[in-house]
Amino acid sequence: VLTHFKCRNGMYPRSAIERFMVPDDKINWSVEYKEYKPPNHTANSIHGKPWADPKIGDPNFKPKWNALDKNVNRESYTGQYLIQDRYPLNPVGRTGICGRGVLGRWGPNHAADPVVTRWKRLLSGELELDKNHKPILQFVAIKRGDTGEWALPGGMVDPGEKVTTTAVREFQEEAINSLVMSEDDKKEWEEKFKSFFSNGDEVFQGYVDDPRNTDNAWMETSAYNFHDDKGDVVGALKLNAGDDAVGVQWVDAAHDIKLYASHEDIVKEVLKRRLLAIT
Ligand code: RP5
Ligand code: MG
Ligand code: MG
Repeated sequence: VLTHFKCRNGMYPRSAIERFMVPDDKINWSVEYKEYKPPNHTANSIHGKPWADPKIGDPNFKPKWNALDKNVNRESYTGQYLIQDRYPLNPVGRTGICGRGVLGRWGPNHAADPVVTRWKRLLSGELELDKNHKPILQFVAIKRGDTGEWALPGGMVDPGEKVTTTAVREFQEEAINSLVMSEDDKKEWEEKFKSFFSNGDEVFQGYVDDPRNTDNAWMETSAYNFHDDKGDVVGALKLNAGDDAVGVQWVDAAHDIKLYASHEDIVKEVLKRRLLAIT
């Protein structure tokens, strides 16, 4: 079953607002919780931003919930979400805070996450093996500027953008720092890695337990694995943190790894699939 921990209890990110306490057995909307009075919070910083929705009740805002609304995807991977007094409801349940927080969209906020992987190698080029004689998978992780946690270099899908395009664009922005590259260098980079990034395996689509989620706005993502089996394609990559990332590195995909939001589940799924593919 779908549940959430990181967007429940404690302080809301970038605010002095504490979430209303939601015990495990009171998450589900169908369970009565009479005392439930979550604070209402929408960060001032998002008002008027081109990537943010207007306020609910704004006469010019006529959202089509559970649908592709012009080029904004308001469909949820979890199925139909409910609308209560004009506000979409988090499909997992209560988060202890209502409003949009720092998220731009009411309802689902769609992101994409690239999982770029290779096998760990010795200087000789041979595969390095762990104590169970299994090869060690590595993936590109970035350090988030907002929380300082290690994460996949993902980001929000722009209106009308293909989700696979988002995954590659965000990788370029956060792990290669393409935002400071000249147009020529960027073109060259794109040519070189075009075929590598043209066939990603979709490994996850769904709700993300993101600390920014609220009762009325939440993150969903599609994650794609781009794997370099021989290590000679992305092995040549020069990693360079950019945009909202403050660090970038190859990290061993271990079972006890700790990452931002639901990213550890995504990485574990990739690890499982990659190990299965070699045996
Ligand atoms: C997570 O937030 C997603 O999985 C994605 O990695 C990320 C998108 O938000 P920003 O990185 O743009 O803040 O929920
Ligand atoms: Mg980004
Ligand atoms: Mg990002």
